[in-house]
Amino acid sequence: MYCRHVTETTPLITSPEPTVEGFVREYLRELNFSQGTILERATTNDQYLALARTVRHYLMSRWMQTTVSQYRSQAKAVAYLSAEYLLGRQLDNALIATGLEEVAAEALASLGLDLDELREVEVEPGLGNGGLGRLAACFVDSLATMSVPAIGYGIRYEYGIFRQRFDDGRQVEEPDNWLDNGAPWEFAHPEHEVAVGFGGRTETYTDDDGRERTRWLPGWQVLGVPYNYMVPGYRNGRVNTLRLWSARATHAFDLKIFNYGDYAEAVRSQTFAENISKVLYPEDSTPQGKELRLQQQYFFVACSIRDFIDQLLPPGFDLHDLPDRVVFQLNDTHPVIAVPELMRILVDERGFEWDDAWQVTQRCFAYTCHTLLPEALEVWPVELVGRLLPRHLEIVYRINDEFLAQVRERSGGDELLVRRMSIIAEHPERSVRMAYLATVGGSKVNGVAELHSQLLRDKVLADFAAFWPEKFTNVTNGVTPRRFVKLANPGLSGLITEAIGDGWVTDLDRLRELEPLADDAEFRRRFREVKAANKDRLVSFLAARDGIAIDPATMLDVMVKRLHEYKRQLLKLLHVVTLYDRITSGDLAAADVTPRTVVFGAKAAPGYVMAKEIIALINHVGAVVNAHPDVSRVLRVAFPANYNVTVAETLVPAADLSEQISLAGKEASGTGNMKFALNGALTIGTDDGANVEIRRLVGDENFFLFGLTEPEASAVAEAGYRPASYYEENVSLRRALDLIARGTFSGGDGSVFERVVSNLLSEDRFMVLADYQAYLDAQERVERAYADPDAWSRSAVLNVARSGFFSSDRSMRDYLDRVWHAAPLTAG
Ligand code: B1H
Repeated sequence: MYCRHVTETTPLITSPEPTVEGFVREYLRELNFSQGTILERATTNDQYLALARTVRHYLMSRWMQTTVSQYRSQAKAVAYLSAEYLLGRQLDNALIATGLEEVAAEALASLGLDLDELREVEVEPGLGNGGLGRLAACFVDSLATMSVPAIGYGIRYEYGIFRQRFDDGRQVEEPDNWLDNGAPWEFAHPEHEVAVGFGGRTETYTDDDGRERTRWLPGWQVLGVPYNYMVPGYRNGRVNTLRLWSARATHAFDLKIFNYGDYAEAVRSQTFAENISKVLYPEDSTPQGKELRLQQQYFFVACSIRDFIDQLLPPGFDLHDLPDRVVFQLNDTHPVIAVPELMRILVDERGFEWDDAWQVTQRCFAYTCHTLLPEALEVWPVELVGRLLPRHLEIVYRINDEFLAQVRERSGGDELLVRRMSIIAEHPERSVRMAYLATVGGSKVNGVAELHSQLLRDKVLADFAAFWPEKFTNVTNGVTPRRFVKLANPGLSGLITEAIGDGWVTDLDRLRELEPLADDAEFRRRFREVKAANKDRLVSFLAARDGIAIDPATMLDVMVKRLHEYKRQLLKLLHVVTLYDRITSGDLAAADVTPRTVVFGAKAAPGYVMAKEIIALINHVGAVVNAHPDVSRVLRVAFPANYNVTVAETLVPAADLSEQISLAGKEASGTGNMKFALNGALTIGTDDGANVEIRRLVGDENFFLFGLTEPEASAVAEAGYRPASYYEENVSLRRALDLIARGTFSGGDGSVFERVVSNLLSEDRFMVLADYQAYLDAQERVERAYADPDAWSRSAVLNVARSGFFSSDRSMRDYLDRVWHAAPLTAG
């Protein structure tokens, strides 16, 4: 991307030859010259690093060419601002994108090496928490594949999402030192470092034209060093850039303190500065108002805007035209401080009139909201913002004043409305409401599924939607079929390609062409064969990775996602406990139970006590279930630790049943739900998030719907929800809860999980007990359906055929049309 000086004659190196011989040559060169070793001595890590660099070489000239053509065209670009990118392994993806998989496998084999073994060496960059971060990774993949001029901006955390391990069933967090064994996919550019200010004060002064102006005199600075990552498009010769920022201490500032004689302080501030990109905050959905987190947010956003203006625009570019050149997409509120930052650059540094700057700014930003939970809406105390970013706080105040004046005028002085819509909240503490700032500061606001967007308009941002109806839109999430079908499920991919050709990989709607094959017995048989092979692959994976033994002949019932009460892992667990109760009490003959393996995967935020209790309870129930001689013949629980993208790639293709059971109105979209449907699992789910659209597309008869709807759940809450009444009235539920309360799963000590049980009985914020019976009934429907394997696989094939809508390519098209008003680059 740094190509200001590129001319028509700039020579670009060509790729190595994509043949086995060419690959071998390149590989040995890497091993010898970069890794500094010889084949006979190379460790597996050496072998992996040399392989990664070899594959990288095949992408390099495409990367440079994409960069040059983007710069030359000066077409409108998308700058995706996201604090998280949950990328998953890079080698697999690069091989898929270049189509080099077979060449690489053969080349390595000729050297006595095994590609599959080397793939396993890579530690995935886990620079995100869950759905939001993975979505960003899918989006940059789609943008590259669709040849959209785009750049992703984010943070190069030294430690990504923690590694999870269990100790006596309880979650223990360990640092994710993903960079330790070498980072072959990144390119550091310290020569393009950017200075970012913090703290200090503002002052007014009169400029040469006699105008009253303001400037910010930061108290301290940090340097941002860009690290570039390739984002290869799928076999289209394009490679976009993901630019992640790493914090470094500035030398000049340290020296100043040093000269004052305070050496210790100078060193301290150095480590202090570098802390900014040290670690990803592990909260999913509930942001913590920590000072360092606001520093992270401002740090990456300030670097990114500066980078775009200074490096990607031609010299002398008139920033009044910025909206024609870029749209900054705000991935949730985490980067929203970018709004006052751009205002500051335009007004303070470039001498824009306020109104002109505001017009430009509003047109340059758009905001995606990912939540409905009130506790997830980010707010920053005014005191903190004022201390860290005094000029930005002044700008936010002025934005708010002018906005509220508009509200007053249009509402005829409705002061209640004015207070409700103020960007500054007064209670419980004076703070900046980032979602409101994003809504006011951008041209569009979107939710991530139809229901979510509707609830945003009707509830969370209702006043704003009434004020600016045209600002609000929906873009339903999607997932990349490259990683989540082609790469994760080669068996299914082969079957699909054999049937309809390979166009589906970049045009997922074409999966529709599979629909008639749902009625073809031979196709269904082969589909079942693929599923069975995927299960076998999972069996070996879990045995090797976790020492977990699962039976591939059972129904694979999977619930993988972050642990959060609203997602209701407890509802799934109550189903397991009820089955245990029925079998052990003799109510149900083991022979009448559909054999199942229930797989959980979930990390809890380290400070989220209840979520961690739930993890412990799942593991304890699992241990008892799996140890019981009768129960374990038909029911087993597996909870592999450290669920991540790599685990998902093996687990999702093997699943029969996908659990999407959040309380209606709480899950903004979900994206796991899409991955399972695309891989031919049937969903048991509530009418929530994108489940609504999945069910509409795959058909009611191919989806197990249950539970309260959002309006029903709201009505129950309104009327006063009393969970204990369900306990009192439902025998099966009472027995299940009593088993836990009596200590059946905790060595007879009922106090161990007392908190979980009493919370369900007294509060149960997410109405687990209210939906219990409906869930059990739905699971009985699942069992009946599963008893007919042929009918089940017909439904599964239809799930695949009808889920093409959930490609992130489609999401990108929707953003391009509804939000960005940008287009793919056509000519190189
Ligand atoms: C989603 C988050 C999130 N929504 C705060 N909100 C975070 C909020 O670090 N933090 O503080 C991190 C993440 N993540 C998820 O986004 C939704 O819950 C899913 O329903 C949705 O599918 C996903 C992608 O839109």
